[in-house]
Amino acid sequence: MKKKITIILALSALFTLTCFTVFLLHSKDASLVFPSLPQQVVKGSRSVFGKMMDHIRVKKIPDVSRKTAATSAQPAPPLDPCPDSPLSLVGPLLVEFETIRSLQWVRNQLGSVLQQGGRHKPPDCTARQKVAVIIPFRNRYEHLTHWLYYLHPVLMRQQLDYGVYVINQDGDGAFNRAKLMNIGFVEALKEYDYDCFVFSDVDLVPIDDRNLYRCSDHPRHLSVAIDKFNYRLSSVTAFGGVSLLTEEQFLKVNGFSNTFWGWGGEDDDLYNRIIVRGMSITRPDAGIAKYKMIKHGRDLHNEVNPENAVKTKKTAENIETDGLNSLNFTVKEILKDVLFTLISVDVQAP
Ligand code: UD2
Ligand code: MN
Repeated sequence: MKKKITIILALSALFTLTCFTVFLLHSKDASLVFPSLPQQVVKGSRSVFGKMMDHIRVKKIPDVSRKTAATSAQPAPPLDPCPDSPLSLVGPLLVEFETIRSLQWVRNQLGSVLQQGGRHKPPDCTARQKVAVIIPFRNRYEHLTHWLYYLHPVLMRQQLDYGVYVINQDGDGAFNRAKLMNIGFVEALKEYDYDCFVFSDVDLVPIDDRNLYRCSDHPRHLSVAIDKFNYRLSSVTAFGGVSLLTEEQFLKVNGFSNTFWGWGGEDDDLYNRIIVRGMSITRPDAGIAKYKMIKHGRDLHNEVNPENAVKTKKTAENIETDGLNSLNFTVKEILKDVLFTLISVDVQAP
């Protein structure tokens, strides 16, 4: 009798063991069975269990996720540099400001391809330059909306690694475009290793995307032919509107002067600084560097300041002590929109 019971027990134990082994071999989720199995065994062991688990894993995890897991461990290989002449450019553009556009509508149009703060870089090549676009701003939301709607696609097609910085003057003291530009330069550099700075009015939209927002060996003036001036350069020394300097060039001239309150003169003073520091300016061909300026009157608290014209005669005296090295301001707020970074600042207006 005892012998029979022992045989029955032995047989049932053998049966249970066999069932368990079969379950192991066909189990879909190996981790349930071997929760503490180290990852490398699953991936690469040549042991019988290892091979078995690998097989199970392959079934469970589709190839794509295996690839992702593999690439996330190693840095992606560097992309080739973007072509010198981007292939996606289209040339002349249709630009009009009659259509009423809201910021939300522009967000809906472009938001999905941008990164927070109005940033973008080409997905398939390494951009030739890292470009910060600085816009001096106060109370021109309608202009900003048009600008963002038209410029983002242009900058993307130009394959730049770029960010848009709207520097908003807080309060209603005298406007100071130049100081806002200096602040934009300093603040953008805190965020990213930009090497080229575009200083652009909010109301200027290019009408040809071959006009590249890229720095060159000398400071560059892009807004050559504006509709407001019948597409003619207003003067050979003009440097207002849209101008570009590398970090090195901007440091060399000590940035803009901080002391041009109200309208006028700060662009001429920057031109003088460039000449005083032994550089010259370059411009694209007038047939390409064409712009439309959104129509506007003179803003409140940005009246013509006659003192500014006088000051442009003294650039050489002031360049050493008035500029980036004497800049003081207070950041009131930094707001990250998908279309831009808005930095509100107290410029300490007199
Ligand atoms: C000219 C220059 C500009 C600048 C200015 C004198 C060109 C094409 N443009 O522009 O670069 O030298 O004269 O300061 O040469 N802004 C605001 N809110 C304000 C006031 C100004 O956002 O309340 C900003 C805005 O980005 C605007 C820019 O400052 O585009 C220049 O002011 P403007 O448009 O009134 O001056 P404008 O067109 O005479
Ligand atoms: Mn203007």
